[in-house]
Amino acid sequence: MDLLESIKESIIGMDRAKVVELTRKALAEGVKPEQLLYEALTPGMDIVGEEYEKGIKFIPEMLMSAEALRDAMELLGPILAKSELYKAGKVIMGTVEGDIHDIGQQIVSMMLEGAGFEVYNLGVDVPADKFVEKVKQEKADIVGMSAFLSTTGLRFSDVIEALQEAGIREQVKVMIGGAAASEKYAATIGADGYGANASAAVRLAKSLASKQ
Ligand code: B12
Repeated sequence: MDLLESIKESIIGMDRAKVVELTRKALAEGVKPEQLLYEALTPGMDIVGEEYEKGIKFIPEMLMSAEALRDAMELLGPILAKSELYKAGKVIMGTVEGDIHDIGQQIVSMMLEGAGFEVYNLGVDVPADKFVEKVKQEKADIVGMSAFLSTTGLRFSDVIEALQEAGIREQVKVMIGGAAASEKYAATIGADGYGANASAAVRLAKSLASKQ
């Protein structure tokens, strides 16, 4: 098996140590970081996402693969200019105000990074004005929000309104996720899309970024 294929298999196999070892080896042998990203790491993570959607893999396994991917990205980061590494677009992620659930949005953030997005994760309990401030500061393409409680699901609209008030709603796409979100709810509040899981979130972000 060639090196790129072995790295891909190690991502699928959740083998962090091996992913790091083989990524180092590949870089030492002169393999281009872009090639590592787009021919080994990302395709490996895509397969993990597909297996999760089919019920073959579960959340802890997806998390371990995502962490292996993140380790490899740390090795690639210093070599590649940010603009080369993150070509897909900029995403501001966060869990809305009053809500501290973050496991899902962490996975989404990692998968988005693996798919070439530059992700700024604001963490949990994020007020609307913080989202707006960061979108302005980074000139972001997409805002991704998570909410899990019936009560905090209402906060999605606050953020959308705050973006409108700041006059930047047209410049940024809004996607939502988490137990308080749904396709229907996204349409009701005027968000641009909903993702049921991390793979769906990546597909959605790619399609939204292409419309920017
Ligand atoms: C783990 C958990 C907790 C943990 C959170 C730990 C953490 N660091 O996140 C703790 C114990 C802290 C917790 C606390 C509470 N929880 Co809680 N919690 C859960 C639980 C069991 C799992 C959530 C989870 O992590 N799932 C695993 C991840 C991987 O999946 P996921 O989050 O769905 O994420 C995927 C997708 O949603 C999507 N996604 C996620 N974010 C985004 C964002 C975007 C933009 C996109 C596109 C996609 C996307 O992709 C992710 C990856 O595939 C849920 C039950 C449930 N079914 O959701 C209850 C649940 C959400 N909690 C609930 C409640 C009530 C609470 C508490 C109020 C309990 C209490 N009385 O204190 C507090 C609230 C605290 C607060 N203010 O937020 C209720 C909410 C009910 C409701 N309708 O309001 C639920 C539904 C449980 C239930 N059935 O009653 N909770």
